[in-house]
Parts: sequence; structure tokens; C-alpha cells
Amino acid sequence: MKIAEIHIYAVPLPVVNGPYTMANAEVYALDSTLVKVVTDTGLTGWGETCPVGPTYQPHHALGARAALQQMASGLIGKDPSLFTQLHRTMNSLLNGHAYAKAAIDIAAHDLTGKHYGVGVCDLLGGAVTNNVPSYYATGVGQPDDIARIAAEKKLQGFPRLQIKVGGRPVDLDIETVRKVWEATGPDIRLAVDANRGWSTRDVLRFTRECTDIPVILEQPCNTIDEIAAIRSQCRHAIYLDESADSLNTVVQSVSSGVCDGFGMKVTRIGGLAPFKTFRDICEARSLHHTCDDAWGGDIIAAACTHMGSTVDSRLMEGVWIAAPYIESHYDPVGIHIQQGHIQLPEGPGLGVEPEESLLPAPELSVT
Ligand code: 0XW
Ligand code: MG
Repeated sequence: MKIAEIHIYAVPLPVVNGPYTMANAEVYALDSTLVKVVTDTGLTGWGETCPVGPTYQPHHALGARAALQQMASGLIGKDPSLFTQLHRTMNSLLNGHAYAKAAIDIAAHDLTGKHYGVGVCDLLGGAVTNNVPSYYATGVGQPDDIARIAAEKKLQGFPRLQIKVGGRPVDLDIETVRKVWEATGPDIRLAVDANRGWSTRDVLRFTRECTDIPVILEQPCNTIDEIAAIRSQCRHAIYLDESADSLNTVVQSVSSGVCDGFGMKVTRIGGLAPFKTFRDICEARSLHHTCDDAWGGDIIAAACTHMGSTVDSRLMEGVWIAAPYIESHYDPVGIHIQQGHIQLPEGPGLGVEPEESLLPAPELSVT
């Protein structure tokens, strides 16, 4: 099986009841990139990458398409089922830009699953569940509003909730987390995500004043060095998200002990093949992690759900998908959250197939 065609699409994803607000970003609509990869055997596989605006991570929607354009002709004739070789080829064509390479990696997994007649989860080692736990992420908001949303989401069956903080006085963040805790109690796991928006001073205040509230702190500060500086004074577990930008950083962070887990994104780490390595590193050291992406439609949601289905349940923090914030689905059924869980799509491949009439014409086609 060889890659015969690559088509690149720009697909707008408006945010329902936007903006979605984080410490360093306010987004009203996202610019997603879809890739369709066709093989000489007549199979079609789909991939996607969708940065959540230009300030969340050093990822950029137009950069993704430029990177894909840079690599596309060099990928024609390659076997998409040989994942390691495919990544080496991509690395020989372009240095970095893992989030763009991830779109090709996801399409390669979709194609390989279809080729062998199996689901992507089987290529990743096998699902431990087909009812994959998700979690809900609030935006940054007023304490009473966020506490009300938290209580609603607990009732809807979410096993975990992520409260966004940062980008404002930490007093308001402390009040928000306390009200959420009062509204939900211990039957839902809580994460507090500052998206790099707290200073070390803010973390120290939070951890001193909220010792009684069992939350994990996700990416509190901008850099790993800042987190390392206050780690020993911190009473809460710390997860890295945005800073865990490569397998190399993950290995370093795990061995230095700077974190207790990760909020990990499929596209940031470069796709499903590197995510599988990440998952296995975490399992070797009993570290908890999510299986998310920053944003994206049904293809990303399916990729995250397949990956999430394979994670040892004791370490599984949940699969976050953007579906609650997206109005329309380009797959006729779409990936949805029910009772805080996502049904694993049935294969072969990813188990989602974009309705091409809903997509704009490709921006670039290489054959
Ligand atoms: C909650 N998320 C998974 C979605 C937004 O893109 C941010 C992200 C996070 O955890 O930082
Ligand atoms: Mg995060």
C-alpha cells in the first residue's frame, strides 16, 4: 500500500456560545486543517490538526497547512502502514512542526486500520473499554457561574472536571475553585488549569490557601523551570500540559520528577505513534494522563477516543473533545459525549468518515 494522493482542507469550526476563554486566549472560531490521504489500493484515510488559536501553544493554523504542503510531495509513494518509517520520512522533509505531522500520522492510522480491517485502537495495543471516560473543561469565569456549571456537569455524569483559571487576580481563582468544590464535593475529580497563566507567587498562594481542596494543578506556570522552583512547596499534584511538547521533554520531566502526570495532546506530541510511546512511558512510571487535543472536529475526537480507550484505567484521566463547543459535525453521526463518556467508534480505521459535500474544496492537492 502506497500513498498516491494528499488533499489538504481548511475547515472553519465556530465555537458555540463563544468565546471560549482561557488565561492566554479567547477564541470565537477555530481554523481546522483536514487531510485526506488516498492510497494506490483505493483506500481513503483522514487526519486533522486544529490549534486552539495562535496563543495557546506555538502552533498556528496557517503554519500547519504550510508544513503539510512542504512535506506532501515527499510522502507520495510511501507506505502509510509503516508508522516509524513514515515519521522518519516526515522528519527528513521538515524539522519540527509535530502538530502538522500529526495529521498525516492520524490519516496513516485510519488507512492502516482500514487495510487490515481493524479499529485504530487495535493498532495501538487494544481497547480496555468501549465507553471511554471524558471530562468537561469550563472557560475562565465568575465563581458562581463556574460553580453552577460544575454542579450541572457532575449531574450529567462527567467523572472529571477541569476548571480554567489564570489571567486575572488569583483571589478570584481561589474563590472559583472553592465554590466549585462546595458545589460538587468529592464524587468528581477536579483539575485546575491555569494554562501557563499563574506566577510562582500565585501557585504558592493557591496551594497554601486551598490545602483542603483535592485538585491537581495543570500547567500552572509558563515554564518547567518555574514549576520546578516551587514544586517542593506545593501541596497539590502537578501535571504538565503545554510544556510537555515532545517525547524528549516528557522523558526529562518524568526522570526529574517535576510532575505527577500530564494533560497530553495527540497533535502536540506528533500523532498517535508518538502518543503510544508517551502512554507507555507513563505506564512504566504510574503517571496519570489525559488523551486530548487542543481542539478539532470528529476526526481528532475519534483519534483521541481510540487512544484513550487503550490507556490502563487506573492511569486514565479522560478524553477531552471539543464536541460540546461545536455545532455541526462533518461526520454524519459525529462523536458525542453521553453521561460523561464517549462511545468508541466502530472501525475499521477511525470509524468516522467526513461527508465530503460538507467540506470546502481542498486548498491543495498533491498526486
Ligand atoms: C481543555 N483543553 C483540553 C481544551 C483547550 O484547548 C485547552 C485544553 C487544556 O487542557 O489546556
Ligand atoms: Mg491544559
